[in-house]
Amino acid sequence: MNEHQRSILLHSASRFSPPPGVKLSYGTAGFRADASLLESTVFRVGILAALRSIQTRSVTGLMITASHNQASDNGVKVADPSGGMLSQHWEPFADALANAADPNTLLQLMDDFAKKENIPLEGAYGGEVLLARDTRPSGIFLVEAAKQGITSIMGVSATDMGVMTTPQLHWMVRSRNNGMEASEHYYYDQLSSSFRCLMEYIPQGNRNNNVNDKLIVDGSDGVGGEKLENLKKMLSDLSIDVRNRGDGVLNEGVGADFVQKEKVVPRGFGPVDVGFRCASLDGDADRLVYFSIQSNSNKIVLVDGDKILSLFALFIKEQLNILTEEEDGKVNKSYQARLGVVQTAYANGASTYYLKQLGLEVVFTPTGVKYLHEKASEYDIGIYFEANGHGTILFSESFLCWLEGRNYELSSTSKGSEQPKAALRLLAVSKLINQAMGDSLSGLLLVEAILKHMGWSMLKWNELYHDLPSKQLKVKVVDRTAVSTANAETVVVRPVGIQDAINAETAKYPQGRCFIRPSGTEDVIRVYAEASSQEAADSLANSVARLVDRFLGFNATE
Ligand code: G16
Repeated sequence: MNEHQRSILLHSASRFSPPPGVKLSYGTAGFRADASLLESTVFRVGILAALRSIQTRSVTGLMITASHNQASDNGVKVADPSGGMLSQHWEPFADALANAADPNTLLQLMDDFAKKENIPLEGAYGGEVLLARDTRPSGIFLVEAAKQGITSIMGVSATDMGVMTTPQLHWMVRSRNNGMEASEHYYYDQLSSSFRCLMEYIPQGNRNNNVNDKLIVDGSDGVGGEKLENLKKMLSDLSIDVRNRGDGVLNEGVGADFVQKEKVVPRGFGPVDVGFRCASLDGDADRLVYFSIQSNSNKIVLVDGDKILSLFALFIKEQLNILTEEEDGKVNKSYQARLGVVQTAYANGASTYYLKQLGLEVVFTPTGVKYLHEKASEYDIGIYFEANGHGTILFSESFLCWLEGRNYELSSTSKGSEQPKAALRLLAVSKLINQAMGDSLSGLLLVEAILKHMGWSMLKWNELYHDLPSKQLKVKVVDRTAVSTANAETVVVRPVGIQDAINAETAKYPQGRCFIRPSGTEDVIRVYAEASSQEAADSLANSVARLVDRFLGFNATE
């Protein structure tokens, strides 16, 4: 790094000192904390995103959001050139940068890392970082800190995309690096045109099946509501009523996280909505769950990420079967597509059983899209979903090439048959569903298209399998980093003794399953329990929460 660059950096870094006594960590999905603590962190993540852009000679992204967290929190995360999450081997550098107390230490860390990673700091490549924020008011000053960080690296520019959903920003980074247009208009255009294509190939018998055609969407008072309103204008086949578009408090009594965890009716919905298909997005629109309201009650019937995954898996499998079946009933072996499903420990046991019964390969990773996405990318078609509604479908380049070829071959030899339609449906899905990360808007359109294709009501969809009753709780502890886990977070290895106690408690319940893990986005330990009845699941979760308190709480006795 030359002297000029050093002095620019020292000057700007001296204006962004980390708050004393606060240790931040990159976590499940970037840095998250009370917004007042984050200015220096966002500045430093700006530097990191710029360095990643120089190293990869590609556009990177920086998103200011705390997604499902309360409105006073905020956060920052980086989109890699693929549009996916920041490469995990950069996370320790992110932690070190965020916590470096003075500008000289910061420069030293950068120098060392740049040498190790072969990053030319002399402005050989003019990098670019796209940045965006969700609707949190604190995002306005945090974006400014990010710009300062990005442009403190000579030759790197910051392009402010304004208020976006997290998946939109990731999609734009991916598009730019694939030589495509990265505008919001193009995003809506791609989603709406691939949705229309899927609707065009709905089987004849289901075309006019208007099973409950209206969809009501809870926008969590975040960025997703407005964006869905824009998208809606380009869709003629779907009637969508968008509620909670930003007038109320973000994520408070609304949104995918609230609906999935509390299983009660969100704000803005009521008895008049009984019988309708409803969906909830989260604060930055990267999660999606469906629900229906039970009559005379505050309770909902939840259709979570596991069931969205099951619906997608069923549809993809059906199209693959059509595509590879020859006229004589044999299987076309020209390409054996590997279809895989990725879940986490939060996946309801009944969903995993159902997916395995379908003959699918199911694998588990720890919580965090970064882990699921990486695993899913190992398949020709990898479908991943967290129960909380975060997920997507990834298609390999080689599979898409084969599909294009098969489509060409079939459209000349089997006109009118189901086979070319199956190829076109799969191609449309690969364009509709966000290849960079889980996206509630594209996920919602795919759910709607598949329900129409199947001729199913939401009730019918929900009947695919019956969830085992489950309960999730949060426990505040002195230091959540005292807990470490193994086997995709199903076993606690530290503190010693707590896993034996959890096992002993779980054994008391028929079909009992329970695990604990430190959250990577909130300062809590999460407890998940499953059992044969709701009372049993509640009781198991409560007893394990007490155990957590005994081992790690503010008055710990173990
Ligand atoms: C983020 C991650 C998800 C994760 C969720 C909760 O979601 O992207 O993969 O499931 O946090 O994580 P934890 O249990 O570690 O707090 P979001 O929607 O908040 O970005």
